[in-house]
Amino acid sequence: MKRRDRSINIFNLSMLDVISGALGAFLIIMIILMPYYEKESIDYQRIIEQLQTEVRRAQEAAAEAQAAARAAESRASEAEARAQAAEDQLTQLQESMGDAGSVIADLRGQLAEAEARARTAEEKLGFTYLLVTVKWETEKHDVDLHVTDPTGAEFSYERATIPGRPGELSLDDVDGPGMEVWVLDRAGAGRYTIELNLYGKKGNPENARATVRVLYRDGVKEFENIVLTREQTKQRVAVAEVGADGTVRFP
Ligand SMILES: [Ca+2]
Repeated sequence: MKRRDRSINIFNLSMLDVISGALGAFLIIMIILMPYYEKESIDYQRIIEQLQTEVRRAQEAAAEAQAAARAAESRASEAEARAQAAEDQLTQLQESMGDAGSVIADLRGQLAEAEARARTAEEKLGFTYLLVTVKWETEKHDVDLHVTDPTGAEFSYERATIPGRPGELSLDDVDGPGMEVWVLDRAGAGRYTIELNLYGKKGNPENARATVRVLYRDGVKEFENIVLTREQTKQRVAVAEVGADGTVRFP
């Protein structure tokens, strides 16, 4: 049996084994790792596609946002213009209201004055004064004027004034020719009775003759040639009836 070169065979076999083994191991490793390579490759692609999609969306969103911003800017400009116009109108309104306010204040002042004048006029119209005079020409006679107001208070030389009652016998005379005066600046409504009393003839036997005048807001009433015959006897001359509005009648 022929001997073979063992060193060469061994070497060749060993190299083949090694190469085959290494190749096998490499293949095995490649096969094992192949899914990962494929998976990683697919993930990258998907990520790229996703990123591209997101970039497109972001670009679209940016475009929309820019359009919205332009629209908003336009609206803001319009709103600013409207606000300016409204402010101008408000300023004009305030100016015109200032004028109106002064006009109103003037009118109120005029109204207050007119009301005050009306009240004064009304007060004057609502009241009358009464001035009653008696005048006699006969010598020596003492004639007395008596006026009884609506409450029954009787004014005369004995009671020229009466506490709590307006009116006054302001002039008293005891010798003829003579004159007596009773005055009331504001006559309340009611009946005022006017009487004369021949207090004394004082030696003059004639009848006393007198004239009574009643002066009031709206006129004068005169009662002439009143003859007084009896001493110490009151004689009714007239009744002055004063109304709530200051009118005077002599019923
Ligand atoms: Ca008298």
